[in-house]
Amino acid sequence: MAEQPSTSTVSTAFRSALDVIREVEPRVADAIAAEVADQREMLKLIASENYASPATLLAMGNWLSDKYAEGTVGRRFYAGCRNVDTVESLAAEHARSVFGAAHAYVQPHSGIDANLVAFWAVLSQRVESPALEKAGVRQVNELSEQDWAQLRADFGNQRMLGMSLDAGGHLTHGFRPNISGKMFDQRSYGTDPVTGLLDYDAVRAAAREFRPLIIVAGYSAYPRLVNFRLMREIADEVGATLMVDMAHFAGLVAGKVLTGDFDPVPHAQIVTTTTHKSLRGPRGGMVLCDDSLAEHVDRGCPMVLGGPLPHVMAAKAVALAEAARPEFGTYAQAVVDNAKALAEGLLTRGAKLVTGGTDNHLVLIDVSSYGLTGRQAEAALLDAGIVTNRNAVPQDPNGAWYTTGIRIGTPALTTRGLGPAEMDEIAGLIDTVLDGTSPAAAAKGGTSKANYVLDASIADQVSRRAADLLAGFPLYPTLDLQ
Ligand code: DSN
Repeated sequence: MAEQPSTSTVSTAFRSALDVIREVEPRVADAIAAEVADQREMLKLIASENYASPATLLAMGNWLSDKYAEGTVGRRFYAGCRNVDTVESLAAEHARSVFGAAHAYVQPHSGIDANLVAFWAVLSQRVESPALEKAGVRQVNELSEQDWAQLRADFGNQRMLGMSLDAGGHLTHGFRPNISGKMFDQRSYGTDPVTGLLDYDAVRAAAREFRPLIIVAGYSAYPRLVNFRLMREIADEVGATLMVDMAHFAGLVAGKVLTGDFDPVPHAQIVTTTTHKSLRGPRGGMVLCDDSLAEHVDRGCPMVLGGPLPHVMAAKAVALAEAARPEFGTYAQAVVDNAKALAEGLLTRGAKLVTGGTDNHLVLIDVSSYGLTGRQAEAALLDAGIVTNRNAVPQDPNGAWYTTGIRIGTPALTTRGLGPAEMDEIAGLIDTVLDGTSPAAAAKGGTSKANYVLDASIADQVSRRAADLLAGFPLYPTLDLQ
């Protein structure tokens, strides 16, 4: 973990905060303290989680939270926003500088919100603006009832091409349970059924046939890199806007591990991200874009967002300032080195990995070779103090609920300072648990997809070893809540 303030400063700050909360609702103070304890003692391998720094955490708990600030810097719908303007400007300035982006919008509250802002920015630019121009008016309120009805129909008739869910895409990339799937006519591109790798020729063929308005690239469970130069080439060929959701790998972009064809920012017209995954900031979202989309993106609030969260924008500014430091580059490289070591350790022990390994921060284990569903594997690993999440694998026979995969990632443990040797040992612990787990019998015969049997002695032995391992890499070494 990056250098932190002294023990007494950090401990005093958090202890005092807990004392103040405890006076009002002790159960909340206890839950916060218990969460720190859990996060200290368990092997956190959820690929989308991390540990924010004390400075980032503290930037969120203060009076900025009390301010309404709809609008953008210098153009607010409320008076008295000068300090919010300061933190929003700082966050945007750091974001532009860290990612080399022309424009940054730091208000989205989450990844879904960031994607919604991006979708509506593209619709505003490519559907609404031409309609206003054609009608000779400046804004939608001036449209005739007939033109407004036509525009609303046109909004609903746009197409999106995104990565399929079971290939590692995200629910917000046009899938029906999410608003994006209700807004857009969506089609998916998948991965090669043999190699599991993204097949750019197939993406190109799908784009040529479907002619989408937006092509979405980016993933939450694909363990390889995406060539964004090629994706832009495909988008340009069919007149689509390329949007990249880099939520999972934003930290690798910020840390300059993903560069050239693999850095989305120079290639996509619009890039969305969360700020709390590999980027190690507060829970939130962000949109980066080229100049042509800037004014459309800035309409995010009130278009699809509620009022900005100034305290979270302050924490984004702090986290992005941390990401600008040279040591963040070292961290980002270590995240990838650790993921490769984890993959290697699993392969050596006979595990089956989707695509046979990793080039980024995550590994997707196909647990069918252990005779388990993802749900059984996830629960058994948790019993042994290893926190992961189940995930579909390509063409998953068990569907999105039970799944056949376990997704693991290294951003959090790398923040604690664990390295390749520890990753190899963790691979051994995972293999021991999965090997020692079997499906329980189902009530109606056969085996259950949810229930499992794991010998308590294995769970106990592995969780003790996990705790010992983590004791050598204390979370927030400078934090003492006692
Ligand atoms: N929940 C995030 C993840 O785990 O990948 C994405 O929404």
